Amino acid sequence: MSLRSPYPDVEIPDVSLTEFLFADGFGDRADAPAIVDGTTGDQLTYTEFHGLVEKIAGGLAARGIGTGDVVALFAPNLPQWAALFHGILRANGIVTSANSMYTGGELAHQLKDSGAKMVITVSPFLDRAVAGAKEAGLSEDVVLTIDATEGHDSLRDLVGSGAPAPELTTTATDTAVLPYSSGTTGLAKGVVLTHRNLVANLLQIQAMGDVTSETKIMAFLPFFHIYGMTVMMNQGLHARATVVTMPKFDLEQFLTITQDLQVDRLYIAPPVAVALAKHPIIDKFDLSCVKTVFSGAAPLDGELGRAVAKRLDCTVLQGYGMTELSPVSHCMPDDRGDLDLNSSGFALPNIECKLVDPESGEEVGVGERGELWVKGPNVMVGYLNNSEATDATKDADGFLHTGDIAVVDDEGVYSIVDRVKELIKYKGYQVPPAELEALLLTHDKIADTAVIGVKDADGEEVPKAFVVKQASDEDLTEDDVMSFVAEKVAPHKKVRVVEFIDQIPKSASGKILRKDLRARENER
Ligand code: AYL
Repeated sequence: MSLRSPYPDVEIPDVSLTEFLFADGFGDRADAPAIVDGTTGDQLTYTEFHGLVEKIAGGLAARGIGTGDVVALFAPNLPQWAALFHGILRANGIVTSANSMYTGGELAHQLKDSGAKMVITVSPFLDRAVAGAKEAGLSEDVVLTIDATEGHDSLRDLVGSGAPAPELTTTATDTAVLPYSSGTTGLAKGVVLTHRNLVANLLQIQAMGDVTSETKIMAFLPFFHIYGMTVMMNQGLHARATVVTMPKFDLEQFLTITQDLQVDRLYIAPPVAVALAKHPIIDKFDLSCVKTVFSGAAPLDGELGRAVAKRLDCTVLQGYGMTELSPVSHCMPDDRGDLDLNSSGFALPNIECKLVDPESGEEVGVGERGELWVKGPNVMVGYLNNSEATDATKDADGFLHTGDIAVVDDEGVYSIVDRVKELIKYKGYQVPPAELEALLLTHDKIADTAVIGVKDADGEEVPKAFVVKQASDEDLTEDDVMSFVAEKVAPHKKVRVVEFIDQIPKSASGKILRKDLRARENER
């Protein structure tokens, strides 16, 4: 039983994202704010934004960035992030968006793997950016900053060249972005998303929501993650809406900006729903401007979602997606705030799904649990230079095997009920267990290890390491293990629980039996 979206297909034009967003001009939105830094009030109108994009493209071309060249963005959410993103695409290049919390070492992996030729950052991140660039074999000269910093060229230098933007030769099937995701297994991999993938997902999302030129979108979730990139930044630009950025999440500042700039649409991950539902500070603000709160990136608790809807007197919606899906495959449409908030709504237009029993490989029916498989124009081409991982994730018929277990009801509403892949999500951010395991194994007192996600006291998923000591009398504490990891990884990847164990359960072929570890947790 293959399940098609209940919505009519949308037509996807055969154009690059650049043409899709900018070819038709901005009409009466030309002088309206496209993107506003909520913390400073600095803003770019649509005309200014587009002008900056063209200048950046000219500057990049003058520095030798052209067709198929990869440029890394390693910066927090700023209006300039969006302009650089589109400037790189306008120069016929490819963006690889790096997690701005990455250590130099983590960044180096992405720079090397993606073949990035240039890194654009901000001065507070310069140390990590330079360390990463050097480790990846790049010269310090190709590390540019958005703000001015001594010793490095800045955005001002880039646009100051006055060079014209080159001819746009990019086509719909060219690669646009390389965000990194660990997918169902292993280390972070470059996800090859084409211009067509991104254009398709924008049109699929548009069919579900009421984002218009009147909308003010709050964008504190990072643009480097596909949720911020597609759903906040590019959806906002496409609708000629106003995107309000925050470089860093701070609850009080977020509420102040929302109230003062009259933001009406909030995109969040579930941890922010906890604050919106429970934090006393919320009552100090007039949030009557907020019409819609949309949650994605990790499971939202339905009761919590309803508490937010009640407290803010707004519509709360949930969506489901994955970096490999550009990212949204399922969501609730704006007019269905009545749906069970434990669910993730309907399949978007142009999407076909299957639910498959992971054990038997048989498709299951309405009301039965199965792995969600998704096919559609938003499905990635594959993982960069990794056909093995691509083949393990995307089958010959084009279905992406998500590694998430879902149930569908007879109306076509999907609920994500479990995750069978290795991936851990901490506050909506990816934590690849394989990476932490490899790191832990470099500790000379650790003989073996396995990392899984467990629920903490607040019901949030956190990474837990099971550790086998080299010798049972080894003086190694839980804190030793946690600080060893914390020094080397971005904060969201920290191991937050440690348990010493005699042996890691493994299959005959040596694969960690994560299921057994999860069962052991559930027995507690
Ligand atoms: P990635 N419920 C349960 N799990 C979810 C949900 C959800 N609503 N959304 C995402 N996940 C988990 O690539 C799931 O395990 O996300 C999925 O495979 O960092 C994994 O997160 C994907 O992790 C939107 C817009 C979701 C964006 C997103 C997040 C996409 C990127 C919904 O509307």
